[in-house]
Amino acid sequence: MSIAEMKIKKFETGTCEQDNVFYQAMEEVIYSISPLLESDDKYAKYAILERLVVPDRIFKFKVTWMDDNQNIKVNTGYRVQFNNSLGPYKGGLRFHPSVNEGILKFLGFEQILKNALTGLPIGGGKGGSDFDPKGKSEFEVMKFCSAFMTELHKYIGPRIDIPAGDIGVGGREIGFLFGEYKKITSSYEGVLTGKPFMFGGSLMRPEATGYGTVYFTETMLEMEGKESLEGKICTVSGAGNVALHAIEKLQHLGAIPVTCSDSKGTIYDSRGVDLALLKELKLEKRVSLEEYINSHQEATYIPVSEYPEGAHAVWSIECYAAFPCATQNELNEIDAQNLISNGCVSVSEGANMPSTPHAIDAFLSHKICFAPAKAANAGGVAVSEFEMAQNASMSKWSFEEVDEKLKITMQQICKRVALTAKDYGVEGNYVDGANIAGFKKVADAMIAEGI
Ligand code: NDP
Ligand code: 2IT
Repeated sequence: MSIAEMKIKKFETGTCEQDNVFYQAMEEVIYSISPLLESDDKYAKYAILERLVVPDRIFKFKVTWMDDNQNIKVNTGYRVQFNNSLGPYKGGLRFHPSVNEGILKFLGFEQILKNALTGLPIGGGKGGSDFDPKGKSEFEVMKFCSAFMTELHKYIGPRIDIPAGDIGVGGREIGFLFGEYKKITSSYEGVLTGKPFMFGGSLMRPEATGYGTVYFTETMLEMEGKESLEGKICTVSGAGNVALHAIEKLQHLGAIPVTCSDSKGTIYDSRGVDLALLKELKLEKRVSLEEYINSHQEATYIPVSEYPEGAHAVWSIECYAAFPCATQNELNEIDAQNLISNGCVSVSEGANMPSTPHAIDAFLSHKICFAPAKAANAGGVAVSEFEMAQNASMSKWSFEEVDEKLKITMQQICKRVALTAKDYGVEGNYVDGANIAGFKKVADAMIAEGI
């Protein structure tokens, strides 16, 4: 099948505007894997691409709950079970007002290949709701989670589909979801990952995605003959789970992360961000980043309204390595040009698909070391699988043990991706390497399992 035919085919999987991000994710993969498809006709013979881009099933359900003022609220919940060729469906839940089916299909599609790259037995899925946790009391979040699980429990199970966290869903929400699942099913089982440690969570799961992205970057820089992160200025976007732990690991390695951001603005602290304060503001108080400057007058707060035209404040700051860790399409072509002209050497995606296609083209054509999300942020789901393994064997692994396994996993992914790129004549292109390596693993399993 030609690329043009594939592009036409994609429209058969959905036609609404919401699907733009899904097409974006698909198109990149289709483009990357074309040499593989051309070199081996078995993928066309078994219609792998046509089968891979359509989710196995999508559940969409109503979530009715009551707020603290006894107003009845209605949200929409989803679970996209995309592909289980390599193992049970696995992927996070996102609670954010922007959530729709198109976003969850893009995330679920990326998750299939990401999970394949880990080398672990997990398929791909994603879910969530347009519920906005911001400004809600803890009790309201709890009631929403209970109502959401009342529907979701029908579709999941420790050997069927194992959700976890994503934007707006952390340990607190997973705890409420787990409690409700347990109540409905009377079953104490590892049906969710990212659980608090006291009832079945894995040590290191909160840190895993951010730490993993930094481990990947260290390996990539070494393989590409670049200087390590030690002593280097780094920029990070986001101020959530992934960003905070990327900042933490960068500091452990002697790098100097100088930025973070949320949906309202950016903090630039040239002496290095104060991580303890950030954790207090974002994990405990759950307030805007603007409050950072109450404790650090020497830092700069740039509200979104004052960002350079068409650009993001974080990416206009000079750095050696950049880590987009907030959300999709947060780094555009102008941002990429700013990073490149300021001498940035490496960009690693902690978030899912944070760079636009034009930004990626700019990075690749300027030979920037570019670590794509499905490889660079796979540490989170890898440690989720470690949590499943611990739950299944009723055991607990130490922090050091999980950290070591995570580091090895990220190094292996990095090497596999680089080697695949070389094998297919695109040495140094980690985007093509990740897409080909991930696709091949899933496709070969699909062929072996029949139609
Ligand atoms: P959190 O909810 O903990 O943090 C998200 C951060 O991104 C917040 O700072 C938030 O700002 C900001 N943000 C979210 N949406 C937007 C938006 N539309 N515009 C601007 N800023 C935004 O989520 P995570 O840290 O868990 O997730 C961040 C990214 O990493 C996502 O792309 C997620 O899919 C990806 N990821 C997460 C993994 C995990 O294990 N948690 C694993 C792999 C990838 P504010 O607080 O103001 O909303
Ligand atoms: O995008 C992701 O990989 C996640 N949100 C984590 C998924 C998981 O199952 O741990």
